[in-house]
Amino acid sequence: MTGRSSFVVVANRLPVDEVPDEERAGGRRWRRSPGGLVTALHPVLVQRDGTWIGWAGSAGPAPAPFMVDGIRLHPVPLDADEIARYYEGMSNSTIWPLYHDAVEPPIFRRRWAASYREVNARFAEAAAQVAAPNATVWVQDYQLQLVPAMLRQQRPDLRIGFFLHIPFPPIELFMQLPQRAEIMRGLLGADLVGFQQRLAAQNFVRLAHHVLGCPVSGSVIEYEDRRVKAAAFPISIDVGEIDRLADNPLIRTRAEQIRTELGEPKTMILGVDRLDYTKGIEHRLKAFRELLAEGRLTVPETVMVQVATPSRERVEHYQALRVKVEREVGRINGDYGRVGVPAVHYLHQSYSRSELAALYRAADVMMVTPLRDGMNLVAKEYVAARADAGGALVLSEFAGAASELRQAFLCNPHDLDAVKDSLLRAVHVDPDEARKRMSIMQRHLRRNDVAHWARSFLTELGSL
Ligand code: GDG
Repeated sequence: MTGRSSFVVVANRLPVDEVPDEERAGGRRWRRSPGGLVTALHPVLVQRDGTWIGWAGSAGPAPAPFMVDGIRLHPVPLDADEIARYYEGMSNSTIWPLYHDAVEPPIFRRRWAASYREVNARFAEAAAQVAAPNATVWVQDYQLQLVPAMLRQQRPDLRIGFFLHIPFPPIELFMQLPQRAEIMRGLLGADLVGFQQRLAAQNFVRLAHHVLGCPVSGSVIEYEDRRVKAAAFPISIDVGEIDRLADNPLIRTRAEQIRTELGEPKTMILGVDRLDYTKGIEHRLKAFRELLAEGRLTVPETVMVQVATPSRERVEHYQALRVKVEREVGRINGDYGRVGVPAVHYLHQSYSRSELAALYRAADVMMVTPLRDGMNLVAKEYVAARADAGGALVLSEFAGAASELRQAFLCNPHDLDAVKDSLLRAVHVDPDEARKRMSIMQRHLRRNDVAHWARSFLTELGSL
């Protein structure tokens, strides 16, 4: 595979998973991973001979570049120390908690920051090699915030975009970061810096002025004789894919079967999250427990299903969270379950897209109550999965999705009484009103799907 690309995506992970090859005993092959980002970018990548640069997912030397579904993939190696320091350390124990309102205390370590710098330089180097003259390079997310500046230094001819999938914190919090000036300079290497929400873009503009003294006007920052634009591009989902999946007769049958397996409850409440302390799983369980204790909800008429997909299991914050969540589930089931009738069905497992779609379709109330979330795609998936216009969404005001899904039952997840109140309103909502709310949100999503997100960002980047 030779030739350079006029469009390059740089992300921590390649959009593929290594799976057993059914056609060759003992063999392995690459399969495109599910997910909106790759679906949205696939047409652009194919049209423009694009390349995706990222880590292939296992420690050690990187495989040679290869192709999957018409996309060129360019693996970048990470060794075990780098996974511990750059990825689990700086990315997931420093930046992730700091950018999510420090709901867990961020940990600052100089060795992690050094590794983050080295790995970012490696990604930038790979992009510099792969990009054709005057190409567009789109860098993704918090693991790679130094890449834009590092890349610009080697390749000033490129048009560089950056998109942050998680929140961007206010000045008071960001100022804690020992590498604050370095990260700001890193991001300002881009021509366009995209965020999930307008407030995040505003935080960034203010920080450019506060930390580096850049002149700013509206959404434009002047930096080293260039103009950098900061704006909001709320990410979305492949609405058509979820809609087709959830409306498939097999999935509808599976949804009915799930309700039978749960004992035909009157109300099925669902949560689907990575097991992450930003997702507010404990708060949600506590709200459910209090409603059971007060007799305002009862088992077996009401059951809760909580899927908590295993995530970042080697990071300490996550191990502690798992213990707390599982203790709360045990307490609820101990107090309110009966033989064969648990109050909470807790599933610390990863499911297929089809099973998730069936769960969405089966649930009367979906609870999405993060303490802070860049967007939260689960909320959008639930809405898109309800072609029947059934169901009700309880949504945290602190999810990016709350700016768009205004017809959800919104709540402040830190206010337990407010969570309980929203949950009860969703449980008892009049079906006509529920259908209206769902239809309005669906219309919004159909116009604002992930393809629209990618197009808006790339059009803006192209026009600068
Ligand atoms: C980050 C930001 C932002 C979950 N469990 C399973 C599974 N999932 C899928 C969901 C959804 C995705 O994972 C999770 O996306 P979220 O947006 O809800 O949350 P994060 O992973 O924290 O994502 C977030 C997002 O980036 C995009 O910019 O919205 O704010 O934190 O698609 O369906 N998928 C499968 N099995 C599971 O068990 N197959």
